[in-house]
Amino acid sequence: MSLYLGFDCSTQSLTAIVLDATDARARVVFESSLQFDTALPQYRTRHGVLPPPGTGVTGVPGVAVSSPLLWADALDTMMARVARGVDLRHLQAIAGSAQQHGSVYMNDSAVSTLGNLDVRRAPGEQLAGCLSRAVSPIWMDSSTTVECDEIARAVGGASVLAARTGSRAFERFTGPQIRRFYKNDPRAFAATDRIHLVSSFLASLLAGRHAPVDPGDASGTNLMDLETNAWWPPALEATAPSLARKLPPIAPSWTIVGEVSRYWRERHGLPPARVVAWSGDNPCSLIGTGLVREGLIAVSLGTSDTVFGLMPEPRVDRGGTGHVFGAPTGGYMALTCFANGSLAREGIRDAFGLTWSDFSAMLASTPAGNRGRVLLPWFDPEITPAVSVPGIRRYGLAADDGPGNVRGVVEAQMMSMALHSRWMGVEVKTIHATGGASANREILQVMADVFDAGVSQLAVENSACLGAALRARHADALASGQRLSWDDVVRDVVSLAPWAPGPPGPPGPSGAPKASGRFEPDPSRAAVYRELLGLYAACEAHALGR
Ligand code: XUL
Repeated sequence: MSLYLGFDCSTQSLTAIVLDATDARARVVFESSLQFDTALPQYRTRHGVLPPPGTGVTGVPGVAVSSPLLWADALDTMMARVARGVDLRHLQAIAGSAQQHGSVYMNDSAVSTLGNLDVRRAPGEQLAGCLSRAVSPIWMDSSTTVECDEIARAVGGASVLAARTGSRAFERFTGPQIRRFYKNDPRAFAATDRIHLVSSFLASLLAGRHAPVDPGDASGTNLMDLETNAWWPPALEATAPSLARKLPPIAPSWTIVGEVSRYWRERHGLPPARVVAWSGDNPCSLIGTGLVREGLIAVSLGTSDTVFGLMPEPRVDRGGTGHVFGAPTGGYMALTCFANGSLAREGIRDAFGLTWSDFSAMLASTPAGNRGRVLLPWFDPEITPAVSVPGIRRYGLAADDGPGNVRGVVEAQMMSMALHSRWMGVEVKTIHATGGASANREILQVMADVFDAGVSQLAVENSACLGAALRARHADALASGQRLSWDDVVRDVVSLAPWAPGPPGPPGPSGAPKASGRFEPDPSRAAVYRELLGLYAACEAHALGR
């Protein structure tokens, strides 16, 4: 029997998926999630974010931090659940996915603590003494505009930085975050021995020693040279002193970091399974949505909404909106990220006291195009387009019109994604939809109509976690000297429908599309959105003062 375990440590939750690849046909045999706010209430997070005064930075606009100890304890709680649900004696390898850009700051006691955790105690309390910074800035943080400018200027401008690292400087990226920490607390920065990303921190915890970062996640720092997959010295120098010594090495996504440490073996009865390098949630989602070939895109509807696809060459977005990241296949991926995803949908739902089925019913009963009325759902600072002062904007739409606002938020999200992913140069025919809100049929129909493309709904909503489990399988095969192509890795578990167009077949093993999981665009509604996109773009430009 060959089992593979994947984790996804996202903004609000931690998920585990176990894949059984004993036979030629791999299938998901276990899936479970926990929400940070409710499963670990002692950390007092709200939607996975520490509220002031826990942040110690009360009143600083744009700051968003969480706790690395929370993530460590969540991993422990979930591991106990997995060990109860599955016979782990046959576990071959573990890999993981984590929210991108977040950073964890550890002092030099981490090396010995990671290797000698007391099996009777949870990891969080034991790791507290290893942190040189109690909190981790996460991807929702938008407080580093000044540092972004400083770094870009020092390396020769935004376009130089983008050409080299795949992105212009973005507030949430790790480099600007590190620079801000260095400027605000130079002593704590000096006491920092290792700066991990969330992904490499959790891989280190599993392996009992410092793990490398993979190019997928390292490219979300503004510090990695895309061409060499190594840290780029001019960016390091522009960011903070001695940074080269503090960052983990960058290693291919299929690197075996080590074996599961004694702590996990004794605490949860794990075998000495291989620990594979973790990656970011979007790179893992690329695998979990089956996008191992170019020309397809996926839309992930999670806390952040993202549009992404595989890219053969690193073609950087000239407009400065999107990113080029390393892909876990060894190539590249294009991505555009939108901060106002699920919390904006929830914001509208809650404002009108709706259930999700009310929300869907309103979407179904309102006309495509919302009679030309537009809502810009910038509840929080937005990444795409860059909006630093949040606030909902409405054009021709009354604030108390429930159905109009419901349609307004979904249409705005879809139109913004369609508009701001054009730089990828993909003629979109099929979209793989993933993330929590991809369970909502009415939302997916709007997606199909706005993009004028078919939408395939995958049965496993958490494609990042599925991608992590698939990466574990791929890396384990490579390490055992077997050749396993990416097509083979995803074949049984993720839908291949886009390569075999036609009506969806019966539901296959876990990842295949649900029987009803294919949405086709309606030509008359698609025509409405073709017209409306210009109006939407004009509203965006107006709201941005252009
Ligand atoms: C991607 C991004 C988010 C996070 C959170 O650049 O910031 O999608 O990875 O999931």
